[in-house]
Amino acid sequence: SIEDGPSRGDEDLDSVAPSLPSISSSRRERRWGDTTPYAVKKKLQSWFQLPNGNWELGRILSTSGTESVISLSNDKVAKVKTEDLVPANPDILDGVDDLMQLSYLNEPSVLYNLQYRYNQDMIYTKAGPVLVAINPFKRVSLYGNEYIEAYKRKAVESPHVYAIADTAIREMVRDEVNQSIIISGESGAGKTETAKIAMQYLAALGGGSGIEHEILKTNPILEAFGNAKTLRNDNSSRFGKLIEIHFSETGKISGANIQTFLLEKSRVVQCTEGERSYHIFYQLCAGAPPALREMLNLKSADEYKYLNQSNCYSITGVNDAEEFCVVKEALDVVHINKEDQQSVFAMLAAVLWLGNISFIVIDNENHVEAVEDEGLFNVAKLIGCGMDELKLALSTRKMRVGNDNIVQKLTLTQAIDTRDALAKSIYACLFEWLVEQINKSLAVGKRRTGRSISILDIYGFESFDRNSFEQFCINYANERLQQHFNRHLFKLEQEEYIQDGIDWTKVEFEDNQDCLSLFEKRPLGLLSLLDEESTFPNGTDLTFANKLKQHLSANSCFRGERDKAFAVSHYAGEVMYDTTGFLEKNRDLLHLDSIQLLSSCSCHLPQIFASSMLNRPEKPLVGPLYKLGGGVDSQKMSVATKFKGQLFLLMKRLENTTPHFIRCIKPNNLQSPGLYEQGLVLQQLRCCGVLEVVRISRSGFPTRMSHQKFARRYGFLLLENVASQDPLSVSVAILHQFNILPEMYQVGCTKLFFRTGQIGVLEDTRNRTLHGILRVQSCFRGHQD
Ligand code: AD9
Ligand code: MG
Repeated sequence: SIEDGPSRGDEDLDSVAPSLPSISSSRRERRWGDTTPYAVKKKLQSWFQLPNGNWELGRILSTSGTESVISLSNDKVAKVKTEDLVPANPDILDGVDDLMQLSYLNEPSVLYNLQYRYNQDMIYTKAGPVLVAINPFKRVSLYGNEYIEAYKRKAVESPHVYAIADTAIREMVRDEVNQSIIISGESGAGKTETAKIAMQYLAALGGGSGIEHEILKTNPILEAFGNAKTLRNDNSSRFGKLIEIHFSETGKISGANIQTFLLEKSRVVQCTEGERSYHIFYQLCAGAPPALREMLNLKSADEYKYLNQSNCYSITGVNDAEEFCVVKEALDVVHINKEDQQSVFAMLAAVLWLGNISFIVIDNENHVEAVEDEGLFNVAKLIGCGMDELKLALSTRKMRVGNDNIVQKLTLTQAIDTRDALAKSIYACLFEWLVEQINKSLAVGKRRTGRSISILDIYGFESFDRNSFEQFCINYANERLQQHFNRHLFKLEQEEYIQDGIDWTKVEFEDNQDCLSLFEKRPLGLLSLLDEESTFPNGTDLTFANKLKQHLSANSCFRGERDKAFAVSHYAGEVMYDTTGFLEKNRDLLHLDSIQLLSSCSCHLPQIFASSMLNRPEKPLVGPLYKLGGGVDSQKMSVATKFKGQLFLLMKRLENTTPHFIRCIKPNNLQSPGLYEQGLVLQQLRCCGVLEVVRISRSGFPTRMSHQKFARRYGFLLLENVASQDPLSVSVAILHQFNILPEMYQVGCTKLFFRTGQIGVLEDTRNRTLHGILRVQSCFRGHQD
């Protein structure tokens, strides 16, 4: 059975730690509540919640039934309800590097432990199998070659991204199974930095062929084109990314492949006050050398409407001109030739100039025409088409009515939408093209015999005052990832115990299948209904919202709201979505006129873009058919369907890997160092399941090994000869010889199960013995020579 209270090894603490009576599993749940009653004793340290929600440590002076008197740190004394006190851990456990070592695992203790470490720049802490990383918002000296060396030699044991990357490499080699490092967290929590730190380690250990430099250089490129300053993060990734790093059989990096998800296109044409568009635009404007400036008719950033609408041009501490050089060098490294680089910059300039194109009304029906100004001139020149063609494509639309082709003039709103759609498409195509070129450059040769480690850096759960289609997709993705996390840590674990006949008191865990079904069910789920409404010519955001309310109101995770709104109960909390813009964003149409314009261009990039838009490489599996402009049917998947497809592939890929989870935490919303807001941290710990993980892992047997493997790995350490014995007997002999306490393991019918930390002792002995043997051998050889 599972013991409670201080774990073994803490015996010396029994005198200070209050003993918890053995509690049933339902009571154990309550141990997680902030107000679990416990045996209050005099002199004990205890947590007490202040009215502002923060926890304060106090020492119990006296207790009489329902009331206790505690002394607080500021020499004040407070009278509190005894049942409001939450046990604190003894000082000796301050700052333990794995939350699982805490005797009391309540929320204030976890928060305090993380804060204690954070204050000393120990930003990494283990929560059982999960690494928690708290953003320091300043340079901390934890990285670089010395640290990499130390982790490689296992000379340090403190939790670190390096340690996770190291484990991934070792397990890849040892188990011959692909690995994944799944990084999640809110915007600004440190996912992208963490991903880079992991890549750094992998590159250092698996380097040698030179390809690792190329892989690292993809970061500045993708950040320039896919990151932007937002109110939450000066370098916010506006796309999700999976990078799969391939290793040869000898453990050397042989190549890589990058997959991106859901780039935020809308940012190209509009962004909120105080935010910026993609970094590359500002870098280009600030850093382009004179010849390039002239060729692109480049102006400064504030002269472009797409960039000047948000009133924000620079980022503190960042020199855009210098960054431009970094990006250019990186483009060289990934083998994008100078000619292509010029085309890329020309397309960026074309996008900027598109925004400056204006329209004038030409008749009394409010139809408009593009003005023949600098903007129109430059776009035509840059994409390589005639000004008249461009003007026509932006001010008219070819339609088929019956058997006739007619030309419809556009109103101002329609013309602006057409112009912006073109700008967004060019940018998105450019981004996709870049990723494709990078992938070609990093491609692994035909002999793909080795293994891989994938790093996933994907937007975390989002809940704002106003949530739109983007949050809808992002949160759906997080719901899937959360299920993966749950399944991996809880379900699989539990099933394995049961399968192996291990005594395991069932532990309840959160399952979010209901919410996922709400999204994915066909035909009556959020995604299906969205696609259906997107194909109706008369569908609007309001008819969509009404349809949801009509069909989904019985679902417990769904709640219809006023007008165009609805709410979803996600694992991390309820989010209210506003359907305004949902249909348009989901359809993501570019009119055929625009596509034809691009395909008739004399420049090669726009042509490539046009052809990729016409023959989408990804054929729709279930996606609806869209009618594009002038009577030509083009099969184009809706954005949501495409995303869902990508997500399914991603999950399939991840399911075949051994996952390692890193949860990034943002300690404050000001991006400033040294500020640890308890409430904010707690809410994130809850959202990402860290608290749940610690509780379950600690109460179980997280380390396991088959009898065979165990016997093979440690059998040689036995003093007696066991060559003839079966693996189980050998295993039991090992357990006895090393005095592993009976409560620290369980013997299943195929595997051995251990509590955390138990295998470490055996591994140490094994390593020491092996080294000893090697030394003896080399001595021996030395004598022979
Ligand atoms: V977003 O969802 O893409 O908006 P991320 O990726 O979670 O977000 P990011 O990695 O960009 O956040 O981190 C935000 C900022 O925090 C960085 O620009 C750094 O200034 C800072 N940061 C994050 N991690 C570290 C670190 N280990 N050391 C120093 C860090 N600074
Ligand atoms: Mg990021």
